[in-house]
Amino acid sequence: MSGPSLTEYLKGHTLRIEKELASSLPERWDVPGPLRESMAYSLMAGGKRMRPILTIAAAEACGGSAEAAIPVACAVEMIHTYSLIHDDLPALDNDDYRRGRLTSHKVFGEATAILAGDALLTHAFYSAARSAREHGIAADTVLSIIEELSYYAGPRGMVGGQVADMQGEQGLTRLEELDYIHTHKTSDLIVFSLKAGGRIGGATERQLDALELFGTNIGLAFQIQDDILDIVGDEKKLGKAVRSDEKQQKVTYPYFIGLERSRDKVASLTELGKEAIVNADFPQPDMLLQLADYLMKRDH
Ligand code: GRG
Repeated sequence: MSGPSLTEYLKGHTLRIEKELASSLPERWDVPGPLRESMAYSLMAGGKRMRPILTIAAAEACGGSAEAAIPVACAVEMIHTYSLIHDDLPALDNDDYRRGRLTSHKVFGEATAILAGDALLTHAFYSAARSAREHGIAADTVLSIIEELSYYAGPRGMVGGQVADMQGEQGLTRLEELDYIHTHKTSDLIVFSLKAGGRIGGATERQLDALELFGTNIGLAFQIQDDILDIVGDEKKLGKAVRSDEKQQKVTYPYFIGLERSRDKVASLTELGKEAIVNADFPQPDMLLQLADYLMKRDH
């Protein structure tokens, strides 16, 4: 019997994740109204749900169940959402729109948006630890997951990458500096998503290493693809010959090596990532491999 197609898989798991995210929010009577409302506003605003899907796919690749992986998958999405809320703030990117709607600070004001981000960050740890207990996940597995979540989302991970990005605004001159930023700002949370799923699914050390390598490579590919889409999207809107000054000056892979070589780089990183998975004897690697191709070919 063949499994679901990628489209069915994405649709099914997205619905399941959204349902779980909605029910993982604190009860209405438990927290002040504006806090719950602002947490829900951003958490339930759609998005690709790519990180939680990778967590589930990694657990399944090891022979584990989606059911056991879903709570940690949701915790990753909470961390991701907090980072987007804070990234949009006036002190950082000062964006008015995210996922097609007004940003949190535009709707709730800056102070509540900061606190909504803080609340999602801490609620992620609560949800992960609590549900792991409910699913009977071994204490040392939970400890490793919490340790890695702090590591990959914290100063040596995503937050460090964000600060390096801000420093880079003064002028990046080398591609290695850009790699550092992308690795931490983008890949680290993807690596966490995969390793956490792997741990829940019972991955061996070799499989965890493969998931790390896969995540680092597809994370970088994902970010380069994002930068390509940023330019191509603008070109579609503005006409081929015209490109906004801001996008032209943004120091990205296309800025350093051009669009065509950036596309090649996305393809070669994706292949490298897939190779790591193919060589690590996963019982069910197919969906992970298909997801890598899907992310590389995405147009939004
Ligand atoms: C403020 C602590 C802090 C960190 C900010 C994640 C981040 C770091 C900033 C967001 C801006 C950005 C371009 C980050 C790079 C990673 C990335 C491409 C995020 C967008 O992720 P998607 O495409 O978003 O998965 P959706 O909306 O689909 O969930």
